[in-house]
Amino acid sequence: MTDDRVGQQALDRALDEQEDLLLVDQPIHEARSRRIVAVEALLRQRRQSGEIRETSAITEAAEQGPELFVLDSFTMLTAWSDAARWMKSAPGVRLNLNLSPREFEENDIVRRFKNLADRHSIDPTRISLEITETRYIERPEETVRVLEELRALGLHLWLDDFGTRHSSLTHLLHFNVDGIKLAGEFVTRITKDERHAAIVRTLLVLAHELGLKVIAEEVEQQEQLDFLLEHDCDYIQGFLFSRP
Ligand code: G
Ligand code: MN
Repeated sequence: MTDDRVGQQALDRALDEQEDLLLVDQPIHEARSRRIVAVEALLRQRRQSGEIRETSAITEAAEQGPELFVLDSFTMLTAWSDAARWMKSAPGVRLNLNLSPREFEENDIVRRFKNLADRHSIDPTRISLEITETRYIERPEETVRVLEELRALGLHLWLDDFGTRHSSLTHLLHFNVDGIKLAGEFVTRITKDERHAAIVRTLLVLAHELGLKVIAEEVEQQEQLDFLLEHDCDYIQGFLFSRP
């Protein structure tokens, strides 16, 4: 069976039995102080065996079709209501949510976020959206307009897995974002492969020259952290500091 087919079947099962989906939170730390500045809500699936699994196959299968909106709705409703509770005892900590750029093209996302913020009494400035360009942004003008409205609402915006898939340097000119996330794909080999190190160093310089912040993800080893600190990376996420 192809990977696509496996993903689609897992997606169908997950949507038939939504109780199998859950969210876990993974902290994002300030690199030097190790202070927790945010938590990212990550989708997981509980199998019948009780095992909790990653959902990348499911989200990739959903990315192309209408199921994406069902998964995103589940994540949004669950994450905002969870956050309404923990934010009270964690002043200053933000919630990071993953959002497909498709949401900007097809749904009234601004109104939905306004409603969620009102319903849960959450200050929108405590929410960050991580946008992964898993596909080509077909209507960049529309996306720019929606991103501006979300910023006006107070939300923070990040480009996730920057430099992979369809993310383009021109987006740093046109999309008014707070920062970029360095994909684990680059981070995991920074101390092993000079080409990966070169990309990470250069992206850090580029982001900082543009006044943007940088989060490095999948930081697992002290040597990786040392490298990132040496090159002034702002924030760190990964097993070295906290598991989801
Ligand atoms: O959406 P994003 O690309 O930020 O997703 C990150 C994924 O990587 C999550 O599914 C998370 O569970 C996983 N992850 C988080 N930290 C680490 C890490 O240190 N190492 C590895 N291998 N995976 C991680
Ligand atoms: Mn993310």
